[in-house]
This record gives sequence, structure tokens and C-alpha cells, in this order.
Amino acid sequence: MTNNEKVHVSASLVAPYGARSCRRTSEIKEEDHVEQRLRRLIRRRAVAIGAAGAMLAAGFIVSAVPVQAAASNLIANGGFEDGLVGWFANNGNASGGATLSPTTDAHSGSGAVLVTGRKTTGSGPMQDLSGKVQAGRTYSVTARVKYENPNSPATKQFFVTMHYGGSTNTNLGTVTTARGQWGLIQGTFTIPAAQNVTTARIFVETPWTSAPTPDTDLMDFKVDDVTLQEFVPSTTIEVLGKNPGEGNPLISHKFGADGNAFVHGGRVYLYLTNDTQMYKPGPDGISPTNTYGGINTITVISSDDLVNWVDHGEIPVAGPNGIARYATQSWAPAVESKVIDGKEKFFLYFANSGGATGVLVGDSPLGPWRDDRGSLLITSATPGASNGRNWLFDPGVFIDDDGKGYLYFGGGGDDKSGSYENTNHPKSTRVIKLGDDMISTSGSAEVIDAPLVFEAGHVFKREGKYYYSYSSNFGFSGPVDPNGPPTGAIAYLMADSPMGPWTPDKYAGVIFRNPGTYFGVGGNNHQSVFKLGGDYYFTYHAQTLNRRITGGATQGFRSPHIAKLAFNEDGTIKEVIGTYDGVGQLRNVNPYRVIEAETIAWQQGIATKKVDGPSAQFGATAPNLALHDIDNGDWTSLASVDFGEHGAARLTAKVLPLAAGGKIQLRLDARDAPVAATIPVDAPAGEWTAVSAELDGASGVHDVYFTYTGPDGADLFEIDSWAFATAEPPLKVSAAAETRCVGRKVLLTVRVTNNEKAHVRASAESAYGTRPIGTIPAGKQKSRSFPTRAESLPAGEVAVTATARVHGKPVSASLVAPYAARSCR
Ligand SMILES: [Ca+2]
Ligand SMILES: [Ca+2]
Ligand SMILES: [Ca+2]
Repeated sequence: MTNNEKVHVSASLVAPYGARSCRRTSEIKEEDHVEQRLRRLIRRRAVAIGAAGAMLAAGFIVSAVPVQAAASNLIANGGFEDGLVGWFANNGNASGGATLSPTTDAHSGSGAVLVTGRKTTGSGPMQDLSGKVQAGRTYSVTARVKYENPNSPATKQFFVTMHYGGSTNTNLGTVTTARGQWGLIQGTFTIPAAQNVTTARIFVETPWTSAPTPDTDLMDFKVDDVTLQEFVPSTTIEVLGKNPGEGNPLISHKFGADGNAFVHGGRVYLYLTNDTQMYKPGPDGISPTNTYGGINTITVISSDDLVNWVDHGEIPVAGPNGIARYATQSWAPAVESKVIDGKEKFFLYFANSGGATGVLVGDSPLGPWRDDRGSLLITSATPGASNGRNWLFDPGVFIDDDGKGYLYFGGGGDDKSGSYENTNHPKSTRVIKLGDDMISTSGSAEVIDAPLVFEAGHVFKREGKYYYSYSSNFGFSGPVDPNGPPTGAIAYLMADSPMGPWTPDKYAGVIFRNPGTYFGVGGNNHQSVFKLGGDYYFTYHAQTLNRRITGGATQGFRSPHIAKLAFNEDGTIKEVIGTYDGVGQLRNVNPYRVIEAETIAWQQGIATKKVDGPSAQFGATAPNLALHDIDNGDWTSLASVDFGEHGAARLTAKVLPLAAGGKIQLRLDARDAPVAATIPVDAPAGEWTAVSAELDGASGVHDVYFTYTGPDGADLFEIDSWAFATAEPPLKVSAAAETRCVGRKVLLTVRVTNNEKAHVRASAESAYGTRPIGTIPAGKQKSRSFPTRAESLPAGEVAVTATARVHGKPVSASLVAPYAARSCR
């Protein structure tokens, strides 16, 4: 990667700030900002600072080399800023020896060590770590080294080596560096469980040779910035994975693949294969490749504006702790809902690896989920499902206007013949009718003969036409039909019935080429189509976050993306172009209500976790998450928050303080904008509490950045939710919402009572639209209904805005009226 070559900030960042006074203030500030960020990044773990595109765009220039932690450096005076304190020349054998002297030619800070008079290749600076390292543990080591002897080779290898006593020496890390340049020694090592560590000393050396010559093997060299610390595994993504302003990937604090969109109550829910379950970055920040084998949970996110996404956490689907314990894995989910016996039920289909498909049943898009069926839905015993070699996975569910359900599934089917027929027509996918209960099948599965089909069958309906989209294969080593789709792309068929018949003549073209076309990073893909606010949208995945983490290669960790879907006059689909931009925000965020803190447009450095208790925003049965792993410098944000004409006066956060000195800062429109409010998180540690701060000047529409500060090296606090309050003194106005059944449809009504001595004007907003309430005379009340057209509603809230003139001044109030879930049988 060319970006990797662009430079240089790395282990040197563990050095103190000193010796920078010659710089202009602005430069110091900028540099310190970078250093602070990187110190934070490297705090408890090794992280590969990649991210070339993202961080360069943000004004950072960093290398993609692994960087080691500062806070827990086991090396004393590793930067030689205290002269030679803690260091001595390796005296590990009788013939060894060298002279150490301080030098101001430092890689960072103002001091380093110069090694002269080396007698053996092992002659170099040594430090005693006896009692500091333990057998069986994993550590990372870095050091800077430079040699300048003009008679030495143009490049030279150096080692950091551990001497465990006796003759046991172990090379821990190495670099081959060019003469005159500071090379970076790096290494990760696990001390064998049986290793005696009573003596443990590290030193820097050149490669052993039986007959060393002075210029080639025993040259003088300098060392600076030695670090050695224990590696603590973490899946928190500390790099910037999504640039502010971008819409893709949808989330940057975790991965998620095979997204299936399901719209309910004005909100789109995206169900995702939880790739993060396989993400196990090592000390170099790189994870082993995703094999999918351990994925048994499904990640759920949702949005009502397509830019701010709420993390609803993971559904424990399969495995020993799963709802369906007979299943081992849960990939590629698909969700639909249907009213059965007067109650809306939600059906979550999932792939049990490649071998079968299962289904869970829930009471809402967010569960709770249960196993009503008690066994897998599609297996090789399902009539017509198997041809002996196809996969029985990747469910796609579709319910037609008449309420009849269909399940599309299957894939693979390479018979290894390399034939044209097998490559272009593997006939590996299927459609089968679902029973009325949606958890049984009816009749026999029918073959879908989609050209070059591989996986990811998905059906939607538009203007009487049925669209079967799918992922094409990468060529089963046979010739690819040039009249069909390209390899590794999303293609589609069009038909007049959910059952097709889905024959090759229905092939209608390409929707989306392989992500490599747009993002330079390929791999498989999986799509879905949904309609929200009158427009159609397309979801796909790409390994964009994975690449921004590593700065280069990917390991199969996929991230959800979104694009708009447009159609031609004849109903065919206009090809989608993949972008980081994503789609426009559908609506502004109303801040005058509880907003789960796990609602995020852009962020850096946080992680989420499920916490006990209900979600204040999504109701008693919905899972609630909190932000955690919040370090100094981490931040989150909300896009396009509408504070209204009068603005916000107060920000309240529900937090769990973990360390003294933490603060939440609020900034408008940019994460480095001036601080508009600061909440000291000074409550007793370990208890959830509400903290708040006055806020000045937040009116109109702004992106809102929450930036987190506190002592370096500390987990500062966890955050559950936000709430803003209006600037104006609240009017004496109250609001209440209720639901009732009109026939089989739920009617949502909000009632506003005016206790002012003046008349009040009001309007109400819910998930079902915005409704004017009009003028309410003094002392009176007025109601307004939302025809939801739904047979059941999840719990929710109506936001009411009221305005009046009190004592000649305009005054407004924002109220929230919650309502309980309702089903109309
Ligand atoms: Ca130094
Ligand atoms: Ca963090
Ligand atoms: Ca929360």
C-alpha cells in the first residue's frame, strides 16, 4: 500500500511531548492531537493503525505498522530520556561487552543510547525484566535502531532478544533496516508455559556469526523507544472506519454481513450475519481470516433516517447458548411479519451453515425471539430441496399481497466438472411455499435456474412484477456465458408470480457488480431490497471497514452498505453504483426525547454491549445497549439534529462512571469544533446515573458530536442514552397518547391539554407521520389521530411541539407522550 510508505508515527509516540517548543503553537497542537489519538489507540493493546484513506482524509498521516501500548510498557526508561537509567551493556557471556553512552541523536524525545566497542554480536543495551514477565503470556516488543558506519553494509538486520539465563536466548522481534535510518524492530511472542522466567533480560543485537568482523557485524548503533507489553485481546475497533459525512458503511464499530432489510413502523431493521464474532485481532491488529464457522448470533441495527443507525445488539440464535440449540450456526438472516390469529408475528429465518435453514418467531422486530418450530425448517429431507450437492442456506422470505409466504433458499452446486452447464446453470437454488404458520413448508421446492447463480436469493415485488435477485458465482472453473451476469455480482430475474417459473429466459440483468469494482476490495456479496418513504433502497456488503482497519489486506470481515434503487420505464432495474456516500438522510433527528446512545452516525473508538433493563426508546421488550470502551479522545455523533428555532438548553446523559475526571463534551457540526457544553462525569463510580449540563446556542439543524475526555489509559464511563431539553421555559401544556382498535387496524391518538391562560398552537409527530393539531384555546384540550394502517403497533412515543405567546414573548415546549404496544385481533 502506498499509504503505508507515507510515514512514520509509531512507537515514538510513547515518548513525552518535550522538546517541541521550537514549533509554532498550531503545529504543536496538531501534532499533540495526533499523538494523543495514537497514545489512546495504543493504550492497552497493539493496534494496526491503518486506515489510510479514512485517516488521511481526516488529516492524519500515520503508518500501517503495529503500534504498542504506552501505559503498560514494562521497559523502564525505554525512550532514554533519563539517560542510561535501567540499562547496561549485555554481559551475558564472558567475551561480551560494549560501552553505552547517552546521545541526543534520538528517534523521539531528546535522548537515545549509543552502543560502541562491541565485542560480540550480542553486545548491546540490556534491561532486566526478571519478575515482570510471566510464562504462558503473550507480549509485543518494539524498538528503534540506527547504524551509520559508512563501511557497513547498506542494510543490516537487528534483533530484540530475550536471555532467560544460561544459554537460552530467544529472538523476540526483528527488522532489517537501511544504514542511516531509524528502523523499527517489531515482534510478538508468547513465553512458553514451561519456560523458567526467573531470569529474563532483553537486549538489542545483530545476528550471531562465528567470526564477526567489526564493520559488518560489530558496528556501533543507536537505540531508542524500546517498548514491551502484554497483549490484551480486544475487538474494539479504535481506528476511524467511517468518515464524517459518509453514509457507508452503515456502522463502523462492528461488522455485519448478508444484510436483510425489514421495514416496520416507519423504520428499517437490518439483520446481519455477525462477522464480529470471528474477529480476533492479534497483537499486530490483524485478525485471522473469517471462516464463518463460529457465527451463531445475528446482529440487528435499525434507522428511521438511513444515516443514524441504532445498534440493537445480537440475537443468540444457535449454539449452546442459542434459542435454537439444534442449530450450530446462524448466517444470512431474512425477516418478515404476518398477522396470524389476530396477532402480528415476526419470522427470522437463518442459515445453519450451508446445510439447512431454520426459523425463529418473535413478537416484534426486536424480539423477544423463541423457537416455536423446534427443528430446522429446510433440510435435505425437504421435498425437492436437495440435488445432493447444493447448499440449503441463504433464506429469502417473501409474503405476497394475498398473505401467502414463500421461501427462497439454496446455493453452491459446483459438481467440479468444469462444464459450461454446471457453471452457468448449477440449478442450486429453490423456492418453496410456506405454510400459513410461516414455520412449515407446503409441497415441493422448485428449481430456480438463474444464470451463473451462486447464493443469496431474495424476492421483492413492485408494480405487479416479482424480482428474484441473487449473487452470481465466481465461475465453477467452466466458461462463463457472456450473455449472463459477470462473476461475483448481484443479478436478477423478473417474473409474474412468486413461483416464477424462474427460468433463464427471465434473466433481466445486473443490479450490482462485485464490490471490488467500487471499493477495490472484492469477496462475496448478499443483497436485499426495501421501500421506505416512497423510495426503494438496496443493501449489500463490502469489506470496507476491514480494509480501513488494516490499511490494506482484508480478512473477510464484511460491512453493511446501502444505495438507492431506481427503475427504468419497463420495470427493469438501473444498475447500482457502490459509494461511500450512501443515501441522503430521510428526516432530521428530534432531540427532545430519549435517544439511545447506541444511535450513531459516525464514531471512533467505542464499542457497544447489552445492558440489563429495557430500552427507553424502543420499549420494555427491546434490548438495550450502552457505549463502552470509551477512552480519552473517543467520540460518537448524530447527523442532522433539529434543535428548532429556540434551541436546546440542556443535555442530559445516562452514564455509568468508571474513572474519575471523565467528561462528555458536546460540539456542533465537527468533532473538533468549539465545545458547546461539557458534562463532568463526576458521579460515584459503578452506578448508572443521570448527569447534565447547560447548553448554549444550539438552535436549528446541526450534526452533533459527543467527544469524550479524561485520563489516558482509563476506561472512562459507559453511556446508555441522551436527552435534550428546550431552551424556553416549558408551557403549561401536557400530552398523552393512546391506541385503540378500529376494526383490525390500530388507531394512534394524541391528546394535548392547554393549561395556559393563552391559546396554544401544537403539532404532533409519530412514526406514522406529522399531524397539525392546530390552535387549542386556554384551558381546553384537543386530540389528533394517526391512522397507522397496522394491525399491531410496537410501543412508541408521540413528540408534541406546542407554541404560544406568554407575556408577549413566543414560548415553545416539546413534549413526549409514550404509548404501549397494541394488537387488534
Ligand atoms: Ca528518546
Ligand atoms: Ca475505545
Ligand atoms: Ca441505550
